[in-house]
Amino acid sequence: MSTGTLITVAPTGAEHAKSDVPNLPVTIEELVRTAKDCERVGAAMIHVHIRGADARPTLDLQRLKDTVAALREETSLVVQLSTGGAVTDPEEHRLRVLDAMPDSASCTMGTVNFGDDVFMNRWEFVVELHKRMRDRGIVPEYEIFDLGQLASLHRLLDQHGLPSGGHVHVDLVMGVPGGMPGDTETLVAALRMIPDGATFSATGIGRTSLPVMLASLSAGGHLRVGMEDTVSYARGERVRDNAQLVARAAGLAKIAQRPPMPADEVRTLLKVAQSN
Ligand code: KMH
Ligand code: ZN
Repeated sequence: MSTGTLITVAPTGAEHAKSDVPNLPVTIEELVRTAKDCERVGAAMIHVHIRGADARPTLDLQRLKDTVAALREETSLVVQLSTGGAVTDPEEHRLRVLDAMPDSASCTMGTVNFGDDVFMNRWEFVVELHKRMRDRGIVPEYEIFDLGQLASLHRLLDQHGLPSGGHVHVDLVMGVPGGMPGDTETLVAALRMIPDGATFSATGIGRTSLPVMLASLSAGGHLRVGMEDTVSYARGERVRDNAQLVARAAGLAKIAQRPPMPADEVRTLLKVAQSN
């Protein structure tokens, strides 16, 4: 297990409305400013959902390409695009995200109830994402919303082989209403099913953010934080900005004697292609 901690920031997501969360970064300029602030305090990777001119989620290919270019220009962060999008996005739009050629992209390992909605990830779609990422040299982050999705990850790797670079990285997304709970017991149960040699990070949605962060750190895992996952910093206190969440994660990682990893170390760890 690596000694440092990979901190990923997920600054925007597809679920919060700008009108409800005015400090949510939605323009490319806001996203780049957030990315730079977060890198300064310890983030090494950014998980990106983009918004259109109307601040609503979009998977517009040109805007995705512009966003990747801007983040590469202004930061050293590993740029991960979401292929999850919003629950309403059709599969072909989600697959097309890969044509923006990010360093990494998310690949959710199964369908899950998602609050009052359903986040659809059919088996054939997951296989297609896995193969297209490998064809393009994009490193997947396998998103796990429920324990059975780890069994699906084993099935995927057994049937279709390792991803680009040969390293498997998993992100446990815990505490979604409809998915696995965000607590230590569930994180420990998930660890037993993570493939040999894989690394993992974890994030807890809403009020599960802190317990999941502490459990992951103590178990040798990495961290994802950000306003995609929580907009409250403490009971009764709204998040000021994404950097506030990254700074707290970095502080805890240092206390745990596993300080934040710089982006170049993360590229080596995850086997991100240098040409991207
Ligand atoms: N917005 C969710 C429906 C991902 O980025 O890959 C899916 C999600 C996962 O956020
Ligand atoms: Zn996401």
